[in-house]
Amino acid sequence: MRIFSGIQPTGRKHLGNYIGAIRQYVEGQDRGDPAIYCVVDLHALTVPFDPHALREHVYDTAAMLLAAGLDTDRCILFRQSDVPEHTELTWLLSSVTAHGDLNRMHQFKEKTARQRELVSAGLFIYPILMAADILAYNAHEVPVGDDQRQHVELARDIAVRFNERFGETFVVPEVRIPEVGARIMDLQDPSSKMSTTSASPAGRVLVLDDPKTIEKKVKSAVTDSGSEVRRAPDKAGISNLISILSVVRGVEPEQVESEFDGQGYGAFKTAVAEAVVEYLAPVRERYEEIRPDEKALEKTLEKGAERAHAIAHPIVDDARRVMGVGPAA
Ligand code: AQP
Repeated sequence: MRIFSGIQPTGRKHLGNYIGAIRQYVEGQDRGDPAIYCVVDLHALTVPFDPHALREHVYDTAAMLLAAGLDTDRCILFRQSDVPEHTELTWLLSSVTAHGDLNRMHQFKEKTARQRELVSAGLFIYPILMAADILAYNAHEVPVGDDQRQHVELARDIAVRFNERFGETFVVPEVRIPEVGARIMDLQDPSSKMSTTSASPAGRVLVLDDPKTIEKKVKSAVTDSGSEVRRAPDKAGISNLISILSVVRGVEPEQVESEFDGQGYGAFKTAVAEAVVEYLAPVRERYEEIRPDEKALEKTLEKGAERAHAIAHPIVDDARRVMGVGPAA
């Protein structure tokens, strides 16, 4: 079972990224043959960015993944731009991707609506680059949060269309979305997902926030005016906190509901805050140890890129060959 997933080097990661994706990466290391994880710096060029910060954020993100428990003896960790097959395959796949499909992507619509500066062509073709990331490794499984479901579905459609047109070349990948925690919501606006770029910093818990900040953010999370700790469509804030506590404690949401039955929101929020602080503390501590050594991080990414390249090169070569690109073999 080959596993692939990518994560953007956009600033500091939040609890949604951690619960929806990073936690799954760590779990996938021992199932993956291999598990391949990529810091997707080329994806980060699709929205306004600062070149110096971009390079720094690649190190931040790699250090965070290592701090979370990725072990490069058990997985491959690399920087997307170090493996040129990703961009080449993007172009090849663009010939079997419908413009109309890209137009339907929720993320493109949402980001376009928010963007005050240039809406780049890169933002439009972002899902083809993501399909190339996955298909270049013939990955069977793609662990992501719920917001990426549509992009993985498009990657599947692209693989099917390519195989029908040019012959069996790519594995059609399956999405893997966690049962609980696939969509952690913003603490200040629980109708929207927790996000790196949302307006209110109070709505997202960062993995590197100190305990006091985490406590403050969780305790001031927006909830309804009731007092019952249970999941319901009209209790988005409380439902979100139940999911968070259930994941960080490793128990079912029902157990959380019965434990806090009749206790009110105050006691519940205090317990969530304490549990999140405890959950993230070891990651923050390891991150502080790993992040300063940029030479070691660079070496780790370089070695990962060599291993990734060895897998992607023959697969992308096959795609070129069946498409009639370049000389005959
Ligand atoms: N709120 C979330 N709940 C669960 N999973 C989430 N993911 C993102 N938000 C949530 C998952 O995290 C992984 C990495 O996402 P990314 O590479 O897109 O990172 P990002 O751009 O920094 O994260 P955001 O918050 O999604 O950015 P915005 O909203 O500003 O564009 C993915 O697997 C994603 O599903």
